[in-house]
Amino acid sequence: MPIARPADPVTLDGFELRVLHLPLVSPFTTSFGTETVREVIVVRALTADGEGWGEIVTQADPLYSSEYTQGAWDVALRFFAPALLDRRTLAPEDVTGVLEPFKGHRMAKAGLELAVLDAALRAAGRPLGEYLGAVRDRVPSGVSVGIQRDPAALVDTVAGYLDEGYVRIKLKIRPGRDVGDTAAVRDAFGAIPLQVDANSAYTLADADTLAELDRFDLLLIEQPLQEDDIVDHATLARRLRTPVCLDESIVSDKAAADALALGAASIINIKAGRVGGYLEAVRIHDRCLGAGVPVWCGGMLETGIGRAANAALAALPGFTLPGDVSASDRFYTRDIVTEPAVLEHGHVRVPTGPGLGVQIDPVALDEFTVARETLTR
Ligand code: SMG
Ligand code: MG
Repeated sequence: MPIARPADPVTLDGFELRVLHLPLVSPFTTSFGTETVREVIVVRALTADGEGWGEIVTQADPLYSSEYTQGAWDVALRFFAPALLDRRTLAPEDVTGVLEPFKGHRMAKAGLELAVLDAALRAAGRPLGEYLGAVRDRVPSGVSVGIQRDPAALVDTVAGYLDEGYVRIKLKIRPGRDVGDTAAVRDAFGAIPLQVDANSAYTLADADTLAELDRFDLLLIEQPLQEDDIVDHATLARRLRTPVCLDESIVSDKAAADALALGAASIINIKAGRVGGYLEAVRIHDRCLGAGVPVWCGGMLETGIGRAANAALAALPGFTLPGDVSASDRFYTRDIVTEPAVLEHGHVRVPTGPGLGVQIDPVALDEFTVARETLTR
């Protein structure tokens, strides 16, 4: 299902970009490092008919992918925003084409596209969910659990999330903190929906260790090998009973098609930032739905902006596994929107207001802003 009803064009007057520092409620540790503050870029599109908001989900350091805050900031202000402003009047569906000549920097492109999309939909009074093709009014909420001090601490942390109602647990793993951690959680909680994410911390030489995870009946193992290890992922997938899911490797609809053709993945994590925008995310969804491949919505510790958009995306029919679409308070004590996502019986609501369906809290936004630049025509 491509977008059923395209949005009307907007007339762009400018873009405002801000770097925000949001303190995390607790440190988040993955195979590549520990974060205590979420550094993120928020985009405001200024148009003749009002404003729209987007979020560039890069991190401070290029450890998850090659993109990072200062790189995204530079490429967005130097190339992408000027190219879009040059067009002056454009529909959200045109953003990808205007930015197409520029290689890579997909998270930066996605943030700008979302701001334009939000502006267009707000002006038209249309919710993002309706525009993308949502078929649900709420989505099941999974939680991504960082690596803890030891397996006992991990069990305590997971217990807290289960008490809150999260319907699926994802454990971050790395070499030396994989089989033991997973065993501890399985032993403590029995047959809960459980999966693991390695963030590319392994090589094919670790296949025997990864095969030990087969006994835990996991929903999937996410991105065990490097981003460009597509053939190795296919080899590994044949060695494992646990389904292999790709995250970092799926940078576009084409990459998804190739990975599926090669047997490198049987499940795909869709993140709009990683693939260059919500429209490309829908294309991957459509492909997977057609091919009978389950998908789920990944997360990048989004603020209320990206979190609202992710809930809308996760409400499409092919999202058959719970996503990393948690409540705002999983990461933040204070969000930058006035009605942060909350957990209701293990689900998060898909906003129904125009555009993203959330309002920015200007006081919180200013409080977390550490840099700000505006580009006008
Ligand atoms: O937003 O709930 C979230 C975070 C989910 O684990 C999560 N994201 O590889 O899937 C992933 C990671 C990427 C961010 S790690 C800093
Ligand atoms: Mg991942």
